[in-house]
Amino acid sequence: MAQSKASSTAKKKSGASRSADGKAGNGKAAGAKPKLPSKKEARGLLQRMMIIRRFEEEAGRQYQKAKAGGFLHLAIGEEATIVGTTSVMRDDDYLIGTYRTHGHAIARGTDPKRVMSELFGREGGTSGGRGGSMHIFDLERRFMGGYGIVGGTLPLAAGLGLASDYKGEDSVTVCMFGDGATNTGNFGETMNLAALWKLPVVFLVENNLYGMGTSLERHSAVTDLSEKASCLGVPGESVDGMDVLAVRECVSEHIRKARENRQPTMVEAFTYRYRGHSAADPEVYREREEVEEWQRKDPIESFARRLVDEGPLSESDVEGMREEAERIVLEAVKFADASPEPDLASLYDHLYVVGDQVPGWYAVDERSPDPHPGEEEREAGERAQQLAQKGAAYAGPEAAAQRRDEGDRPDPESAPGPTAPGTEAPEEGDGEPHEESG
Ligand SMILES: Cc1ncc(C[n+]2csc(CCOP(=O)(O)OP(=O)(O)O)c2C)c(N)n1
Ligand SMILES: [Mg+2]
Repeated sequence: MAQSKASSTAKKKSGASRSADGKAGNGKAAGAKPKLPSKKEARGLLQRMMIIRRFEEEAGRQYQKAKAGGFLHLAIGEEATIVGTTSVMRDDDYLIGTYRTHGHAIARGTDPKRVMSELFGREGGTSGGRGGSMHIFDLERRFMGGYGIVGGTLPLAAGLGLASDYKGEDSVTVCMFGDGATNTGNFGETMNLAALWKLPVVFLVENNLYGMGTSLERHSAVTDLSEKASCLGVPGESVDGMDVLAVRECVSEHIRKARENRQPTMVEAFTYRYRGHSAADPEVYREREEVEEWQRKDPIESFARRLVDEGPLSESDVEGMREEAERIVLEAVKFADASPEPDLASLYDHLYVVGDQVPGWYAVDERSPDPHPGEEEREAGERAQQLAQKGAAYAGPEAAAQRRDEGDRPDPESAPGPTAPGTEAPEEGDGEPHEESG
């Protein structure tokens, strides 16, 4: 679909580039080609990108087979930005991302088996199967998630930075988010505090040119995102996010500034997602030619080509690495398939902090001394099971179809779901994956 007249005018005015020519979104030219690292390092970068790519292709396939529930947002095409960034982080640095973070977790060292199990909603998943695709989390590797709220992670990143400061540690937090998130109130508030308090945070905007179906020129008055926080004290720089080495070089310098100078900064990585926003995106907002143009700059293919052309790897090395990625991903699927579903009786686990689970004032339940929904049901055992089954039956497609036929409203006594004044009954689903509105 062609852009509206208003947006193409905005584009001309801003000078924003949407081409895949290696220039940043603000039209700044990319610097000289970065030097190749050691063969071992280069191999590691390529292998990690290949695993992430195959993982996500497979996740898409499994989602179509309804093995993975909820929503699925793939970052296929954005691997160089992810791997380039994580490759220069220390183990004790923190990473926080959005709902498009399967690759981020894998790049941080989380086992693909655990990420796939999370997509499948199984016990072996990073969040015990309770989070799904949008809520991958791995505290051990300091991968702090995995969130559905656009821009919601920015203040959390500032909090992580503040915690490091408070504890006298020199860990850095890297906060990766989309171009769309730069329009949220959280963005301005966080940048101001980060600069004011000199927090050790690198804000990395994955500028893939769209927030869902809305192009950058249509959603942001300032299209040079590297500059968008500079008036708040957070200076920035753009980088070619399709070049893993360029990202690596750029981000390592920004991490250094955060660690040594306590200077928060912004990196705008100019990248592209080859798939739709989520699994059910008809992609009417962009031309096929635009996608193909970016595909010619594929971060994995272009890096592999360079490694073969300049010597460190042979064609057969690259082929062997592809086979290795295939093996790892198929094993992840097998593992996830064999991992058990969470026990129904555990439905209310991990919801409440009770008693002495967490020392400190916030562990005190200030509502009332009585048990509360959830706590009570959990104690009830058998009763919890019945309630959960009732909920599942209520939400199922057959029951929804029946209600639709009967024109019924839910009975607030028997059905879970919002019953507070002013809340609507849950919407009737068709059981098919669909585009989210939120
Ligand atoms: C606060 C909030 N507003 C709106 C949404 C709906 N929403 C989900 S993804 C998305 C687009 C975000 O785009 P961007 O930040 O560029 O990230 P990308 O999906 O391109 O990685 C929107 C508006 C949401 N999840 N949270
Ligand atoms: Mg985007």
